[in-house]
Amino acid sequence: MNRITLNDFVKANNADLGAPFQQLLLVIEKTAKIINDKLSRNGLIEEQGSSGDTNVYGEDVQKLDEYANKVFTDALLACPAVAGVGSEELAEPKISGHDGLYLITHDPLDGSSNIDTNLPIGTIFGVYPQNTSVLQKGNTLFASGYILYGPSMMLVYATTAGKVNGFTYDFQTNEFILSHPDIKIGEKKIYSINEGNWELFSESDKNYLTAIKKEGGYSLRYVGSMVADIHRTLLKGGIFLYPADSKHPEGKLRLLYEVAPLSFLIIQAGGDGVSRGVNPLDIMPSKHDQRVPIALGSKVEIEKYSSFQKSNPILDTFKVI
Ligand code: P6P
Repeated sequence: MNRITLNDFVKANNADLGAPFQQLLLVIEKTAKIINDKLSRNGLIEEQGSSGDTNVYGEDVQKLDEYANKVFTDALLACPAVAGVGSEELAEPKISGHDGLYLITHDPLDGSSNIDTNLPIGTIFGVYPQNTSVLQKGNTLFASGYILYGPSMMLVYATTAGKVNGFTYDFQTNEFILSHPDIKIGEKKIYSINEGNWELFSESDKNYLTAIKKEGGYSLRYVGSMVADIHRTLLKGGIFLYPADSKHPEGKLRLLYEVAPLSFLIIQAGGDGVSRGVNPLDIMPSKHDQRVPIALGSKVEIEKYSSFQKSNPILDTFKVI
């Protein structure tokens, strides 16, 4: 295999984005290695388990969540290309003081409930234009991507050039090497949803799920870690769903930190996404921690899912509990 490092690839293929983007990807790469080193020793270190704190959403914060958030946020704020950073774990975005081109949003350790069972988890990042506010539509993204801390660590990123490229970490040389060039979304019939929420689902979603099972040929795969489920959907195809339900009437996943960056990436890979009948990249966030329903995957699967949604999704029937 022709070994192309992430840094060399960015220089050769993202020259249009220039030195600031190269600086940014170098910071993300270095930070990924630091976080991965800590994660790879989880179970042997004191950062296991709950921090005893709760985040802005009242959710239990794992010690490694806090660690990853601090490491990633501080590294980004120190980068001259970055003007500000918003994080799922921060009450408000932080301003770097640099006259940087980018405003970065990130979910430092998505899927952290899986940390202590050694399942794949990830970091999600979005690269927005510098702005006085973190509240920007996903269709303003320059780039987005994720780091998947799995059997191997991977960094996958997309730019507006319709290119999605994946890099695998070689621990022997401490480099990210191009392993998945120009990824286009797969076409397998896989659906990914937490069916444990069945009784919470709307009638439309129940009708859709019943129909695809009746159609046959589908496999259900669900890790419960969005980066892992989206990475599989990207490579294999299918559909990932976290719909609104009676317990999560606005959906569970955050628009800025999870949904917009991963929707951008899936769409750049030739897939599609829908959230209450609209493209998730067209949604203007009303607040930095806004949650939205989401369906992401191959176009044929998104079309099929959309055909079951009510003409006015708001009228979809479930009783909010
Ligand atoms: P549930 C992890 O907590 C997360 O934010 C996403 O990574 C994941 O897709 C989802 O929530 C899982 O939620 O309700 O199925 O456990």
